[in-house]
Amino acid sequence: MGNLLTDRAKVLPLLAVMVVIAVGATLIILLTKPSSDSAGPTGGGGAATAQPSVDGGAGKGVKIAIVNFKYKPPNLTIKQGTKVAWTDEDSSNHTATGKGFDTGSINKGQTRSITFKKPGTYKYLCSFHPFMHGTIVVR
Ligand SMILES: [Cu+2]
Repeated sequence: MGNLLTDRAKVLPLLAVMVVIAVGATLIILLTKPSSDSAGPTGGGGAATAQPSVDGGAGKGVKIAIVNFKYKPPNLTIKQGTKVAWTDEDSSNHTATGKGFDTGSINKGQTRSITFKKPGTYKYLCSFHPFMHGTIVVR
């Protein structure tokens, strides 16, 4: 007698827990299915843009210093995909501005980078001091 009662007392809560788990699992499956359908492959990475892109960070690539109103070195040949970083080590603000790219104002002590993705000859100047010239050849 006593055993039967205690067995029921043990089994019923267990059954209840199992039902809750089963219902919960079903709900989770139903709820997550639509989102897993929509999460298809999306190409990934994306094609490289043709235009050079500006970014402010320093990274892998080559460096050009701006000293005494001159780009050092003024002429540079790089492989396509190389990041060129201009660092203003001068007393004045400068830019490196060419066809299809522009670092914007580089203040004293700052570095601005352009990644050159397309081969070509990129002549540039400083938009504040147009007598400052440089050339990047991208191969
Ligand atoms: Cu300048």
